[in-house]
Amino acid sequence: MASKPPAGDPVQDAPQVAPPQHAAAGLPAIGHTLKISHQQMGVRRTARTLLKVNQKDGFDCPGCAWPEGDKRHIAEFCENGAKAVAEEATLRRVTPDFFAAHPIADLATRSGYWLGQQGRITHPMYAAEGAGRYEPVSWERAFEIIAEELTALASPDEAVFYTSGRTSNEAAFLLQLFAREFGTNNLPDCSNMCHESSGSALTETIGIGKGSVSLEDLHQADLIIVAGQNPGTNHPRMLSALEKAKTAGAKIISVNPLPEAGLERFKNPQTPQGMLKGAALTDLFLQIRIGGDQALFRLLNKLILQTDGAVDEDFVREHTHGYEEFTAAAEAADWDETLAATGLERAEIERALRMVLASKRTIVCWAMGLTQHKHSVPTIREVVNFLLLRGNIGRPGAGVCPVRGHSNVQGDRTMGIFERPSAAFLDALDKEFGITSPRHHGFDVVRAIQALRDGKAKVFFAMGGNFVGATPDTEVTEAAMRRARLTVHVSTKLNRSHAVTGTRALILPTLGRTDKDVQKSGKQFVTVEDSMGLVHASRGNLPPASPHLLSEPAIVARMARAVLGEASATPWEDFEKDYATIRDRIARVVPGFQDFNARLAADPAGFALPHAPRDERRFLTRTGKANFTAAPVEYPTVPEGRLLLQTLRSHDQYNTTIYGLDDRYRGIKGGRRVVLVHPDDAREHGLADGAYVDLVSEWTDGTERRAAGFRVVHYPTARGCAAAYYPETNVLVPLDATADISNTPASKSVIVRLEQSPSA
Ligand SMILES: Nc1nc2c(c(=O)[nH]1)N[C@H]1C(S)=C(S)[C@@H](COP(=O)(O)OP(=O)(O)OC[C@H]3O[C@@H](n4cnc5c(=O)[nH]c(N)nc54)[C@H](O)[C@@H]3O)O[C@H]1N2
Ligand SMILES: Nc1nc2c(c(=O)[nH]1)N[C@H]1C(S)=C(S)[C@@H](COP(=O)(O)OP(=O)(O)OC[C@H]3O[C@@H](n4cnc5c(=O)[nH]c(N)nc54)[C@H](O)[C@@H]3O)O[C@H]1N2
Ligand SMILES: [Mo]
Repeated sequence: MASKPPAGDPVQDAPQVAPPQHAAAGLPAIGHTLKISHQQMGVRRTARTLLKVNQKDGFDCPGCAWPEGDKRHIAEFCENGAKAVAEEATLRRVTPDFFAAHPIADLATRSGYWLGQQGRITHPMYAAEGAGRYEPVSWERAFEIIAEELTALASPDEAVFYTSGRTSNEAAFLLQLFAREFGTNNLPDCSNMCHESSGSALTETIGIGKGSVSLEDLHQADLIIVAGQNPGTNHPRMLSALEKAKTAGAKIISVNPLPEAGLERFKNPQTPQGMLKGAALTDLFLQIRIGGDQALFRLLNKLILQTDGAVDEDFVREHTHGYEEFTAAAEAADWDETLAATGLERAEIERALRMVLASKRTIVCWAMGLTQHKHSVPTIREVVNFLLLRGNIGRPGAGVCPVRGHSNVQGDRTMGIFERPSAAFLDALDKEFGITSPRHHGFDVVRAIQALRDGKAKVFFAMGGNFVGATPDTEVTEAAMRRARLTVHVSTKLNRSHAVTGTRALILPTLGRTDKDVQKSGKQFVTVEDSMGLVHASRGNLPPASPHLLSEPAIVARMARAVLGEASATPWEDFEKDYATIRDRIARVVPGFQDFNARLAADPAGFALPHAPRDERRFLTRTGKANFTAAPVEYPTVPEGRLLLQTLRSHDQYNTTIYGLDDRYRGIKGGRRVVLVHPDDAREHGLADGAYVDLVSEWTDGTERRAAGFRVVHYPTARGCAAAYYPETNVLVPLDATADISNTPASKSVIVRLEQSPSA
């Protein structure tokens, strides 16, 4: 299996390389923001739109899920949030003429960058069997086609309903209700590829799959450990919180195979002093080998246990379970093995320990660097052990902080987008709507691909996202998708998934966050939940990209009426007419949302959802306590002559949406097909900086996967490790390479060999 750069792309991928930078944000960030925004939106629309991001009467930034904070700056946005807004609020349009000029076979030769650059989709489009191209279709006919295919299935479980994390609470609630009324729990979502490992680890250990800290906690912490996360690019507003914590005296340890510019130094664009000098953020940089984190935290835990008075014994006695078993496992931790697993020096770990012991309030933040490995769940459970030992959960300034990705990914899960819903949730749903939801589990992302591949799923519906672009094993996944009877994509912009269709295919264009949403009862707003469990409203203020768009709630409501017909007693029409009626139902089904509409009206800034460990040190686990766990320590072992590849984001992308070809902080310009390798490793492999290689992934079953034509960049990553951008490298990630328990694709630990490119 092999992949090459897309053939139909007029833009040349020709990376230029300069030394990486040591500071993030500052003036270059503002210049870059305005350039991209003006290209997409023009000057007036740029001003009008960017002033509304994350304001109390504005829309929620479609970028990341970082919370807003109470005192909002006039420009409460960051460079990458602004790019996400410009991408959506663009004035470019993809009309039926575009589809007439570009048959599906042509779209399939284009890069994701090119597809995204074409603009907002304006009309519902349909590709009939054998037609080879999309043609305009009426909304009515589109829903009829969906109904034809769904009602023809032998079982509701032959349908899959995917959700990406931009979907509002209201649309997500309707989608899961429709799926269950139709009869399936096949509700995979982007979370399956993202923080599922965090959810699995936290639910087992503290009884809730969400983070336990607020922004205020970050500001009060003594020590913040940022592990496996690149906030300078992916959560830029988090840097302001880290800066504030530092000013109040906090220390920061970053744990990462790469020195990331944002964590080194932050030039706060909101303050004049920040713009010039910036603040150093990281006090200790632990340049860990990929996948070494569980070993690191296990040894730190052993060292804490060995230090007199270091364990919070009252907390352990009153609130935890499994301590003896855990201490026995921790005793076995071994310096030599830890140094081998982490690639760190003994003195570095000892320094980290001193900082840990000096801190009364510790927070650990993490993202994809911890969640996308085979042993991610035990790794995150070890982080929980680490925090429990010193009572760092349910205390101000302390706790777990999994930093979410998509702006409403956490809310979608709260609304019931989950293939393994709890019985309590389904009971409440059934009671409210008089339905009988299926109780057996549905497909997650990987199982959905397997089901499509094996002919067990036949209809694929996506509420946003770019399923074939974001998922692993691109060639397997694309072949699987082509076997579907019908593929349906509710989308704002074109992406790879529109070019890889089932026998019949629909594109349903929808409103984005920035678009004004007017229904029969008047102007609507929707709600979202951020990474810290705060729920608030989001109101678009721009005229919609086209008069033919429907909102996401309207699309689900009309699909439900077409598919379920008279058999459904659910008031789908009312839901479409007035979203407040959806929120009234959410209030009765989802815990923490009572008086939903009234509370939003009382405080436009929104409200915080309850979190038992944070609020009252209550742990709703099987044991009724916070659970210590004692999994064996694992770390990847790499055969001679191979490297461990992580697939990550550049500065100019939002997942599969490519904004541009630069990765400014890492010094890479004008191209994305690069592989970052330590200079000593590169020399050992005989690879000069600038050489071109194929990346060949070797999976345990003997199969090989190849991505061709990557420029080698000598880069200060940890020894034995390499890094390249996703989604180009998804072709290398085997479908079966997933995390134990969470089933998240292990896209941060792919064993590869580098072969001189024949094309070079
Ligand atoms: N601008 C922008 N913002 C985004 C996104 C985007 O694409 N663009 N995506 C959004 C989404 S959905 C998400 S989930 C988040 C993702 O946010 P991140 O998780 O920050 O994204 P990645 O680029 O995948 O970066 C992973 C980081 O983990 C490090 N890492 C890799 N392997 C390991 C390891 O084994 N151990 C440790 N300690 N570190 C490791 C990498 O070097 C890198 O710094 O960002 C969200 N925000
Ligand atoms: N190798 C590798 N693979 C990964 C990752 C990795 O680090 N490495 N990261 C994983 C992670 S963390 C995630 S979250 C997934 C992301 O997976 P997805 O969420 O599926 O992918 P995105 O690229 O975010 O989806 C972008 C598309 O969403 C649509 N869209 C944008 N806004 C809206 C909207 O408001 N409504 C609707 N209906 N559609 C909209 C647009 O058409 C756009 O093209 O990828 C995962 N895949
Ligand atoms: Mo994500």
